[in-house]
Amino acid sequence: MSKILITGASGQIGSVLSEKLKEKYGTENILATDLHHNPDYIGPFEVLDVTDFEALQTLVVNKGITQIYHLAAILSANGEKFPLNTWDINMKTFFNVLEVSRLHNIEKVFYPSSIAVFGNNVERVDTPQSSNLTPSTVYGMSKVAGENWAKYYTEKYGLDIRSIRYPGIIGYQSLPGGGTTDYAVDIFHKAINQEEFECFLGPDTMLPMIYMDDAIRATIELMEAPKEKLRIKTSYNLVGMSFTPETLASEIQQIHPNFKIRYQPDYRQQIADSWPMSIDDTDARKDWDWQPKYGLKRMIQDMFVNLNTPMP
Ligand code: NAD
Ligand code: AKB
Repeated sequence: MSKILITGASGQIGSVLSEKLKEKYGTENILATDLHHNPDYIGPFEVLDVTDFEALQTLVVNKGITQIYHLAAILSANGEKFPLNTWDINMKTFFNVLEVSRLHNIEKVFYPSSIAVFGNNVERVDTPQSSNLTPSTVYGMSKVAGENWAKYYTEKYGLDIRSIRYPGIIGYQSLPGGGTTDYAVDIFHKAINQEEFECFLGPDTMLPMIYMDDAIRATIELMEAPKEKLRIKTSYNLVGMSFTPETLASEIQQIHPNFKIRYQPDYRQQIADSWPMSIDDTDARKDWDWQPKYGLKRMIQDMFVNLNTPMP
């Protein structure tokens, strides 16, 4: 039976992924960890700073861990506030996960990468899997380095590391933690509270996104895919949909006609402008049959249903 340790389990993705993994493998087989205790979490939970190798190793050994989902990181927008610190945390935590996995024969590791690996020099429409990676943020730089380290540990030590370049993730279950795509979650909370939304990106900023349910399903499908089918040893491009703040706002206005948005672009605009507008995820579709289920309209409907707003 798999025993799974999740780092960063209280974050936007971790809090949803841990619930799915509990359903799948049994609550007692999932060890959620994060920097602070989460009093609402049901099941085994440990406070863990992943920069502390000894603490990570002790948990892995004592709890008989066989798989690690390494979600802990500082995201793009917060990362730009303290670039060196962001590099240190994102790299140190991943090195510790890689080393502990090598030393203790961890069967599988999940490493989330991001569309932040792409920079200004790529085709911004249907950005190919094999683009040159020259990111504009320290977060993106850490993800490119992480992808290459993942490939190195796979080839040199035979570690089984699987990775997705997530686009912006939108879900009703949790709030985002300091990224450039956060507006696309925050906007729903303002709409249901009947407040005006100040968007930190301009109206025409198109970015690739994915609904949380699709992102979690993709993660689990990739982790369960036969190893021999996975040709990409760095990280798979993946996408659900692409839209601009203006399109999202006008779709929301179909449901909440009084919803108002104003645009106040800040430093995050420059980050968004360096990212793809849409992504080519052909390799994920070919290798492990990836298919998104949610487009823009279905995602919006599901968000409002789950945020308890009656549909008209
Ligand atoms: P988040 O910011 O919501 O959560 C990250 C969690 O990591 C937080 O709970 C934080 O407390 C924890 N953490 C930070 N430093 C830590 C440390 N030293 N030790 C232990 N825990 C620490 O992030 P998220 O949105 O859930 O993202 C999870 C992963 O997915 C990240 O690696 C992120 O880069 C990646 N990702 C997320 C998105 C997205 O849209 N959410 C998109 C692309 C990639
Ligand atoms: C961010 O905006 O930093 C994240 C990401 C796309 O990696 N949501």
